Amino acid sequence: MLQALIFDVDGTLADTERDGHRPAFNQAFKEAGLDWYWDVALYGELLAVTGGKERINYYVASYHPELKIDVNFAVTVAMLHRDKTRIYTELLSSGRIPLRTGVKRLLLEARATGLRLAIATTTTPENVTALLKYTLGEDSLDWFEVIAAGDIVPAKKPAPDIYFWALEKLQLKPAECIAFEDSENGLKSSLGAGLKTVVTINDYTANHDFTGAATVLSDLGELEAPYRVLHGDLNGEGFVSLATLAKL
Ligand code: XBP
Ligand code: MG
Repeated sequence: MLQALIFDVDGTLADTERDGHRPAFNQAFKEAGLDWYWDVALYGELLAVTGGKERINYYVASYHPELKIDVNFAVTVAMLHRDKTRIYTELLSSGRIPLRTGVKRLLLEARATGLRLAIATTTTPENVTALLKYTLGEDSLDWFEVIAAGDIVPAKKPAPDIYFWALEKLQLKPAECIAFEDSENGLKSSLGAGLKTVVTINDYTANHDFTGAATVLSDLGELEAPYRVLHGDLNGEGFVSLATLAKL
């Protein structure tokens, strides 16, 4: 029996990467006097590594091998990332990044029927709070019984740890939940925790390997804007509802 829906945030609830996280990283680099710039294509490559601090470390190791990686460098990365989080949450407050198609409708339907909601993401907790606040309103933070985010588990996605953490807090078994993801790393994480997973792709993840997903869709769809099915027939009405999920 389905008890809870567990959502990834970046790329799944909203398209946050290209026009949200990416410019925030670039602005933080600029403010720190660095000439680093992550264009759209380079950022797509860097998304292979989840977590902002981890992503900066990976970039430096790959593109600036001349830089000395010592204790001071870890402090620099932490400061850059703190600034990036400030810039990113300010950007969200402008309301420029909306929720993806069908997300609000499905969340409201789940709430109306008493289905429990949770979040499992690698992004920083402040980012989740800001996204929910500026898209669904302040009250929406209480819609989610568990918000598993950021550094609460040391091993980020594709490790399953963040989903295990959420399941433990929910006191539910994987078979009682469905996960929503947008990327290969996210899917590996949810599948690793034994969760049935609905994937909604975006421009950065369209060519990822989604083997094992229950279904792969363009988005969650709406009656007037149906999803495209890329894998796994849902026999649905063109939008993901609780009735559609019951078929999984
Ligand atoms: C999301 C991420 C995050 C964001 C940045 O992955 O990789 O790192 O890009 O967030 P997923 P922070 O959607 O699979 O959870 O800078 O706050 O780490
Ligand atoms: Mg994601």
